[in-house]
Amino acid sequence: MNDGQVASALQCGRHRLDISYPRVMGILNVTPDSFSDGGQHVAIDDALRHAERMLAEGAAIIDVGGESTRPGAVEVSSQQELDRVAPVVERLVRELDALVSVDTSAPEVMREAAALGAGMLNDVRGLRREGALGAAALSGLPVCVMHMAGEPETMQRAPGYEQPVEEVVAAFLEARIRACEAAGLRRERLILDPGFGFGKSVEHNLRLLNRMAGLTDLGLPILAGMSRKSMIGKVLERPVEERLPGSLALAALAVERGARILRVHDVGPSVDAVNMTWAVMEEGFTP
Ligand code: 9MG
Repeated sequence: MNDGQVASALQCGRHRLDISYPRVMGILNVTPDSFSDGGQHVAIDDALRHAERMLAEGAAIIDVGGESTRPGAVEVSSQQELDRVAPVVERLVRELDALVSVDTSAPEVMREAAALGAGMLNDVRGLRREGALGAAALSGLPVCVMHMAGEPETMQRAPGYEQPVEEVVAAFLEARIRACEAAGLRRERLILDPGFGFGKSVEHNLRLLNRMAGLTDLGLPILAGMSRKSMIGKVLERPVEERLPGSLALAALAVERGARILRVHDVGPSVDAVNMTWAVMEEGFTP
């Protein structure tokens, strides 16, 4: 049943995540291109230090990903993903007691992530890979189910929709909620994500954000990820290292349109932007 009320908390393994106000998820990519060279140990130490900094700046969740899902990226094997992600998840949990989300579409990685103490799964393919629904259901963890048209390697070639993009995304997410429930994954464990930048033109992304409040009718928490994305680059004509102001503006708008989790690179400034937006919406807020 959906009574239209978004839950105020999510049980994420042993962590209870309060989402009665918007929370920030810090991005921790552990793909080979995300670190300077220096070998596996240096990379893991770097990742830990980066995560520690994001937690100190107010991140509630650390999202660890071992597969690049940037436009044009090629798929990696589950074993490669596991080799990258598992040592980092293990240390984030053991040394920092962090609430870790694992960004994966692979059932094997989902199972191992849960066994290592991750508290959330984040699947840009919306649990459509074979075995993913079952693995996510068995994990007992909350799962972010995202809309993506196509696959990262080709999705930005000529994105097009026959119906308004917000209707396509809402229908897709509704269908995924039903598939999850049929697989034994209760809707209370789901987080929905419109998937900004995944098989969408700039115009699609702008329209989708402007109309994102419509997704709150589904009664589930919404996660939005627009940090540093090319939609900002295209509108403002900024390279990736100059997209912070654009990212903060989009984070604030997403909160105003119902997002409860913001996936970002720049945690400190994003926490301030999100808290300030929420303070206006609630006419008072003490983080
Ligand atoms: C992994 N990843 C990259 N962008 C993302 C987004 O917008 N949402 C989610 N859930 N994951 C993302």
